[in-house]
Amino acid sequence: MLSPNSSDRTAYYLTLEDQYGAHNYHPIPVVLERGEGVFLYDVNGKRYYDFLSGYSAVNQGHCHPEIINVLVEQAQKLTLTSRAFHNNLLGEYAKFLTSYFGYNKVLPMNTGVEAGETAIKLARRWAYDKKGVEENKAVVLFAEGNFWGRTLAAISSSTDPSSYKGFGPYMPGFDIVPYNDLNALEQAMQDKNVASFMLEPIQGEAGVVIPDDGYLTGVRELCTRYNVLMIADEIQTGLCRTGKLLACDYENVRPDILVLGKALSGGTLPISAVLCDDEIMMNIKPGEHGSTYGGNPLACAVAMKSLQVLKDEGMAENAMNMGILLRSELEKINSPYIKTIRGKGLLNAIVINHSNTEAAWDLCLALKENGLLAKPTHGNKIRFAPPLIINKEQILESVAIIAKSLQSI
Ligand code: IF1
Repeated sequence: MLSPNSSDRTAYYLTLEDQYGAHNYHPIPVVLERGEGVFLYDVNGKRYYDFLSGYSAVNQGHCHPEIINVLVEQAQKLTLTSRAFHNNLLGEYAKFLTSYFGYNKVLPMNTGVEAGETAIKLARRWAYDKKGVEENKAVVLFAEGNFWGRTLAAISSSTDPSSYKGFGPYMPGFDIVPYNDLNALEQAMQDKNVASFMLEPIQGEAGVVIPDDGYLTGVRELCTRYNVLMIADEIQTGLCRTGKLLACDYENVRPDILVLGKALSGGTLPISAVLCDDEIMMNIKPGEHGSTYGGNPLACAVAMKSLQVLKDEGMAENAMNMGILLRSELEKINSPYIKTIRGKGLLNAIVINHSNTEAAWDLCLALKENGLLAKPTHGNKIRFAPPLIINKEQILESVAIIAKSLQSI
């Protein structure tokens, strides 16, 4: 009889999820109970290095003490007022966030995809009110291989059938251009109805695809020249993950609209934000956009602390240095099964080269057995993205686990 106290607690929890939960994921078969810093612990107390970091939501490390303290303290005071009323934290947060990133205004939301939707609504509204595009004719551009969430608008811009197939019909006014191709982008911008181009500075889901140096600069120049809003989706690449505060900082590019999420809460709550200047933000009038939890006082308190610890603990610099160490140590393994190692900061991926199409999955199972958690993306790529607080000894121990696991596939 399976029970939480049975000899096989893992099987008990897997069975519950299988029977009562939707099957919309295929997780690695491990049941976690506790997280601390770079480590996760399963229901039997086994320790793992977390090399996914909640898809880059746990940049600050699991259960960061200062973030948790603020969470607990605020949770005992005031968690939600709704935007029907004011509270003493939203204004402080808006001032903190806009000065942290250098924009006039912020529109607070919850999930990343809500922030993406908000950015596109802002761009369309700007196109009608400021650029003079005819109502309902605005076009927004996206890059091939993009991923910005699971809503009907997000999947309408997807080029991945596993994201969009079987969920049509799709959002009109969305066009796709090849990623990392400035000529194609300029060609698409000849259409005067183009309102914006939304892109990830590095494509996460596509398997950490890094564009050529100069691409972001080129996008910025083309958007300026053709009066098109550049929207940077830094939900996964932002907040020190790639070794800079924002991935756009590598080329000193300032997007017109900046979209943040994930680690904005240090992996505690869904918190997202859209930042831009008044010329774009002030076209949405009272009552024209919002959300029940957007900008709630609990989120405001947690987000300010989550951003503060990024700076206080030098996480961008550590991500930069530990990323260089990780990639060089992975190269040294010299495995015939690793075709490519790529990444910036601590957003990395290896591409597996093996006749067995399940090799990446099998490797992740071996990694789990050896105490490290990672998951394949798009078949043969494995993302290696530990929390940004990881240190040199932990990188070296993790690479030893990876090397040992590679021998078993
Ligand atoms: C899943 C991927 C990562 C994102 C970027 C917006 C969002 C995401 C660049 C939306 C979310 C998550 C979603 C999660 C898995 C994970 C993911 F594999 F799906 F693509 F990270 F790469 N922009 N990414 O990466 O944010 O609404 O989820 O808060 O849906 O499977 P969200």
